[in-house]
Amino acid sequence: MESNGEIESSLSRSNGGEDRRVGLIFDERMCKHYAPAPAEEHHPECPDRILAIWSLLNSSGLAKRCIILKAKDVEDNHLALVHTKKHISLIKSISSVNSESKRSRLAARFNSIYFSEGSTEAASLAAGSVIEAAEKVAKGELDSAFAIVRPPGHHAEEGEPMGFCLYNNVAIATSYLLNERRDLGINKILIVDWDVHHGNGTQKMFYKDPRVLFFSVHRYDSGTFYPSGHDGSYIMTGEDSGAGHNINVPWEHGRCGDADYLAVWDNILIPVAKEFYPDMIIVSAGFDAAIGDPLGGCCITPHGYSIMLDKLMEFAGGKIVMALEGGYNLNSIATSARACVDVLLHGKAPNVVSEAYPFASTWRVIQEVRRELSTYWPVLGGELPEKTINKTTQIAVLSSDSEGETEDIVLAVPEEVLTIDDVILPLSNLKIDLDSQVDQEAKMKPSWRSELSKVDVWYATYGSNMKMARFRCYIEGGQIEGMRRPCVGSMDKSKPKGIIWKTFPHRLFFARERTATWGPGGVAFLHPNSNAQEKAHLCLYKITLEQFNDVLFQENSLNLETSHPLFDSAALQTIQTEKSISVELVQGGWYHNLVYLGNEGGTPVLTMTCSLSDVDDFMSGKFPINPPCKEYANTLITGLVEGEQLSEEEASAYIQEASSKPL
Ligand code: X5A
Ligand code: ZN
Repeated sequence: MESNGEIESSLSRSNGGEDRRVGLIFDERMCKHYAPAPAEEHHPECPDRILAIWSLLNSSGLAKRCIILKAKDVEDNHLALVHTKKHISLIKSISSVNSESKRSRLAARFNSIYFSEGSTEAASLAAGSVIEAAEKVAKGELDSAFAIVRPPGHHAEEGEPMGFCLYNNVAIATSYLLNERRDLGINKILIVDWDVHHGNGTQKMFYKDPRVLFFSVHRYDSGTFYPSGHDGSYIMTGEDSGAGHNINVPWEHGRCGDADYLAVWDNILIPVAKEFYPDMIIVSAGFDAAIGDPLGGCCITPHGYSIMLDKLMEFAGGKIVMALEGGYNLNSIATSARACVDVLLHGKAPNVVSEAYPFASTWRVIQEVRRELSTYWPVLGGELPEKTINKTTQIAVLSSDSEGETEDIVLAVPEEVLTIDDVILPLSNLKIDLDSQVDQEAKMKPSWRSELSKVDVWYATYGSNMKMARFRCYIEGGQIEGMRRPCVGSMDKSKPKGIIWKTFPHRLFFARERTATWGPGGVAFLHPNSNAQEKAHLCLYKITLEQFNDVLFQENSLNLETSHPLFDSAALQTIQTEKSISVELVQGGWYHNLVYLGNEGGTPVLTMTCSLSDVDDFMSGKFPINPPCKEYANTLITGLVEGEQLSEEEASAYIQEASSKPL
């Protein structure tokens, strides 16, 4: 029954119908722009960024479904559409500055800029390639395109490079279509800048231009976040005939994630886009608001990006051009870009609903933006319903409710009193190996990881992890329905080596009063002792002991960046003779008992449940036995049905019996 082929097909989304024509541009020559070598610290805007994206698009099989375009150099007259003569000759002169110290001295005149000999060429290819992509989409030769370019562009101003940006790639392509290619019929362009930083350069270039609706959502932090100042404020709405055509959504702090961005999409961007009715959308697609980014402090998941993009697909007949801007965690940018290309190809995002809510500050910002812009966009005029803005997230500290079957003391703390480090750092344990490529990151890991990556176990699940999409979040990162927030995934994101189902002579039961995720109702436990009268259905995932530890960490909201595993090879030896072992987890955790269920093809089978003494407490009534809430029960039933173990009726009967039969 174990079959990798089967896993493969159920893991990849089914593609009903043809792919759309999606262009991809990448060229290694854009790696010739890099920061001077022995810098004290590795520069985040590094060549590996585009390599990481390109290599994941290839290894995941998406690139071959796209149309690969050749990178192009930009023409001077196209640069001149948005940049001064002086700026153009500055960037063009870099390649002939023949010493590193001279280049450094030159770069030091600007804000957050470095130069290398290849900067001129890389900048030219980045700008030229975004033009090429935009032109092909405008002509209808492609449905959409993604230009994997660097250096980025959106901070570059008319007369100076800035913030790692040399030419403003997106602005150049926009101006090219609107001014040089009137014949292509693109008369109105919506620029969506979802890079975590404000697109100051782009804003200025089109500030008075009604043909361009510039929309930027970014960290603002009262004007202290890069590129600090007040250009990114929501009061900057455009001037003259461009009035109302500049929309800034300035976050008060980091930590914003899928729910916050989607609230902005639903309550600002999408309604305005319907009115503006663009002929094309160009996305300044930085991925530095992604979870795990070292600079951004926000936490958009790949799934979040796919929904944001999917919501844009209904406009302009899907004519979308994406251009890479920032994004500095190689793994985060690669998986985010993959999610986007997947949407461009399919024309729809995976259909999952997140239960997370926006911050109270997010609703505040949304209301300020709406008020500021409602004179220009009447659709923004109404008050948002109370019931919408009352749904907010407070930040849970020291909680471990990612699964809801674990400990869930949620200490709600007002968002204002927390710093980024309180919340993001524990979450963003994808952390940032900036000096290596995605697939050779092993060298930075603690040695226990490489050791345990060589040992396989079957992780046997009987709760919501039976649902594969749910379990996958623990490996790949992400969030699906019924999860309160995204998971970071394992450091080793490779798929399970096998999935099988087995029944075990153990009692499944439901206990506890309520959990943070599921609300009132019990969650599933497996009686640690076997009993020949009982039969529980378990889904077994063959994963490495390293991944198993990462699942344990996430189940218990612990940081993956620890120097010790929770369950090592020695513990694996012990458990096979002693049958169960208790691991030191967060205080009060319920799934602190690891139980050995035998072996399958020579590989040990392990599950997580409560201890025997917990069972005693459940039986004595000290802690309540409770049936699961409907939603949780449904998740288990879907898991069993999708796993083709039971029919829907059988699965309901199974859960029903486990909920009602006395322990
Ligand atoms: C393109 C981009 C960030 C600049 C940060 C400078 N630039 N501290 O993300
Ligand atoms: Zn950025």
